[in-house]
Amino acid sequence: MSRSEAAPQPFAIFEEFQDEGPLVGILIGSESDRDAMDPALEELSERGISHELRVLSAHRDPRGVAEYASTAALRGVRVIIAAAGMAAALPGVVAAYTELPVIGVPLTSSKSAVGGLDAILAIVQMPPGVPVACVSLNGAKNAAILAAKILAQGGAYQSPPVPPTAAL
Ligand code: RP5
Repeated sequence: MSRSEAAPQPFAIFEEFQDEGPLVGILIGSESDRDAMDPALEELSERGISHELRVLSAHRDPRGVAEYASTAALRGVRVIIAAAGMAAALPGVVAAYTELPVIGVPLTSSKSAVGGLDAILAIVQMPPGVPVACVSLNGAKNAAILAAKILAQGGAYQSPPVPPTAAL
């Protein structure tokens, strides 16, 4: 066994740096959120925008969220979409740890006592200085389109031509 094989990584965070990241990082607070975010993955795939999806809970794994958010830009991620239901702290916590634009998606969790209003209120009430762009309830597709528009501004992604609109 070579020295490099034997040497353990002192910090897991350095292993993250070795992975080249995609342009869009999608975080969900729970496995139970996965289906709701399928439209975002489909939209990004159709547009040819590289992306990854991780399950990371702001409440159950705050250290993991902090590690992901604080290293995402170094890996090449340019926009983060964070989706959660109930007391949806995930987008806000992610925004606290990164300078990347964060798009929050409030989700209707089957466990929500108020049909997703809890998640909406959690995401739209960020304090000044820590912005999160909140899309519509279960707005996974809109989150992906917004991410594409943000990427297009930096030249990292060429937006397809807008189809001509119907005569006004
Ligand atoms: C939130 O609580 C998650 O984003 C999810 O929408 C909701 C329920 O999570 P599970 O109990 O199904 O894991 O944190």
